[in-house]
This record gives sequence, structure tokens and C-alpha cells, in this order.
Amino acid sequence: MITNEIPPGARELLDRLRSGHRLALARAISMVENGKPGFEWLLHEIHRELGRAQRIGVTGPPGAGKSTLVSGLTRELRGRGETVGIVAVDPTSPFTGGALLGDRIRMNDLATDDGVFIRSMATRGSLGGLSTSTHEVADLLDAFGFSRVLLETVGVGQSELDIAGAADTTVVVLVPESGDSIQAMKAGLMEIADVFVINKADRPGADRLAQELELMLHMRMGEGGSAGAGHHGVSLRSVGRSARERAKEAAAQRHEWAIPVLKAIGQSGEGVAELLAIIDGHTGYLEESGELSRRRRARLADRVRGVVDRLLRRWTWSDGRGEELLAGALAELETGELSPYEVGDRIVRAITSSTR
Ligand SMILES: Nc1nc2c(ncn2[C@@H]2O[C@H](COP(=O)(O)OP(=O)(O)OP(=O)(O)O)[C@@H](O)[C@H]2O)c(=O)[nH]1
Ligand SMILES: [Mg+2]
Repeated sequence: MITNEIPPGARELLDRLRSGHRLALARAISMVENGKPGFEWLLHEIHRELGRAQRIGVTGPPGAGKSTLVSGLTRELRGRGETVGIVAVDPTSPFTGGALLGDRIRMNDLATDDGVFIRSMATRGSLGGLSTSTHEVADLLDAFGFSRVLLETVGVGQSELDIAGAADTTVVVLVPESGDSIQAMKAGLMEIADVFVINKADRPGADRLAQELELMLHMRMGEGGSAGAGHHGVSLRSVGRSARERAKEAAAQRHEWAIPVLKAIGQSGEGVAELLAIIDGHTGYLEESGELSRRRRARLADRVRGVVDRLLRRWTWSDGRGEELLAGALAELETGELSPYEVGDRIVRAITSSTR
């Protein structure tokens, strides 16, 4: 039982975390990241305090300007007196200093702001997705009392899909040169985006990408799918746009969310206030439609799966039993008397039948 194993100092750490000590927060995060004794107890204790922070995921291809937009959003939120916790997973810039000097200088004001906490994490789950500990760090930031938790992940492979499971609202950042919208659809981004941002709109191609995306979103919504098809003498572009407007209105009437496509210039802050307004609009939609509780329920179920996976892995390998059984089977594995599947099965059976 996790409650039977409270290491010395953990209660004090929890108290200090609850009373808003940043150092305690940093220590608690390290404890969780490194799986130090007592981390599960700590997370168990704060569990009831969760759900106050709004979690916003920001994903997209490398270098799309995610960190720039996260910084912009953070500044905007600070201007409104809100507090912000940031988790950047696998970042190359600028949270880890991999960025150009200019980026780091722009980040500096956030780094010294008491209302902001930035944590970079290199951890990924074994399947390339976000590890359970990323979600747990977001929990700590939530429990600490930040009104918003921003999660930045580079959209490669599984992590971009996972972020949708970690966030209430998912922002997908694309750039004109990051490939066309077909690419976005292939990557499954259409499925996870609550908002699309075309960043670097100061560069050519932003309008085209925005129009393509709008059209694809419109077709996906299944509203008036033939609206543009049979018209004569009207450009696809204008038909797509007006049809999309109608589809948006219809969706609003049905209490559905029509995914917005917003152009932004992260560097100058253009579009950031609009993005925040859209995010807040999405929060309202989530609450009214019941989607927020559905998303949070799915998140809790996923968390349990992650915790079980981790526990089983730990019991199997770290406690020595699995390695022992494996070592005992090596000779037979080598001669071919046993297959890896038989040995695997044997180990899992031994572990799950042992009483703990
Ligand atoms: N031209 C232009 N450059 C931008 C804009 N927004 C950000 N950049 C630049 O793009 C580069 C990458 O920005 P980041 O914010 O670090 O991008 P990121 O998506 O967080 O990058 P990774 O975390 O490494 O994937 C930086 O040099 C930014 O200054 C923009 O709107 N226009
Ligand atoms: Mg970044």
C-alpha cells in the first residue's frame, strides 16, 4: 500500500508544497521524475486538489514556434493576473538553452517571474509517447495552484497524440513551410486539434495553408459537403470560406465546436490575444457541452493504465524476481528448448500470482 510507505520528510514536503514554496515544488517534481520513494504517496495526497488548473497542450513540428507562442500566452495571462506553470517535453529551444541568444533573452523575464514556473523534461514513455510522469508533473503544477498549465511537446510520433489526453484544450501549431494540410491530416493532427494556429504568418504561404485547412475541416464536419462542388464561376476559395462560415453557425447551434484556424506571428505577439480568447471560448464550450468531464474521465482511466503498466514493470524487473526467472531460463532459451514467449509468459504468471 502506498500509504504504508511514507518516507521521512515527505509529509513536510507536501505541507510546503501546499503552502506555495517554489523550492518544494521543484523538489516534488524531481521526486516524481526520478520515481523516488514516496512519490506515489505524494501524488495520491494531492489527487483531490486537482482540476483547478486549465491544461493547455501546444504541439506541432519542430521549430514551429511553440515555445514562442507559449511565452506569448504566458505574458498575456500574467497581464491578467493569472499564474502559469509550463512543462516542455523534449524541447530543443528555448527552455533548455538550445535556442539562439535572442530567444533566451526573451524568455528571461518569464524565468524570473514568481507567477511562472518552467520545467523542461526529457522523459518520454517507452512507446515514444508522453510518459506518465509528464502528466504527474502537470498534476503537481495544478496542485500548487497555477491557474493554467501549459504543456509543450514536439509533434513527432506518438507524443502529439498523447498531448490531447493530457490537456483540456489542444493547440496545434503549423507553419507555412511545415508541409501542407494533407500532411497534418496524415499525422492525425486533425483528430486532436481543438485549435489550429498557423504561426509565422509573416512568411509566404500562410493564407494558402489556412484556406486548405479550413476547407478540410469543413469537409470533415460533413456540413454541406457539396456546397462548393457544383458552382459555376465561383472560386473554390470563396465558396469554401462562406460555406465554412455557415457550417460554423450550424455547429454553434448544435453546441458543437468548430475548430478555428488562426494565423499568428509568435515573434511579434500578433494573434496571441486572439488565441487566448479562442482557448477560453473552448473552455466554455467544454463546460457547457459536458465534454470537459468526459475528457477528464478518459484522462483518469488512462492514468490508471499508465500507473498499472509502471507498477508491473517495476515489480517484474526492479524487484529482481523477473531477472531471476529470466536468468534461470537462459540456458534453455539458448538451446531453443524454450521460446522467449514461453519465458515471458512464465515470468508474468509468476509475478501476478505472487501475493504482495
Ligand atoms: N519569422 C518568424 N519566426 C518565428 C515566429 N515565431 C517564432 N519564430 C522563430 O522560430 C524559431 C523557433 O521558435 P520556437 O518557439 O523555439 O519553436 P518551437 O516550436 O518551440 O521549437 P522546438 O521546441 O525546438 O520544436 C525561433 O527562432 C523563433 O524566433 C514567427 O511568427 N515568425
Ligand atoms: Mg520549443
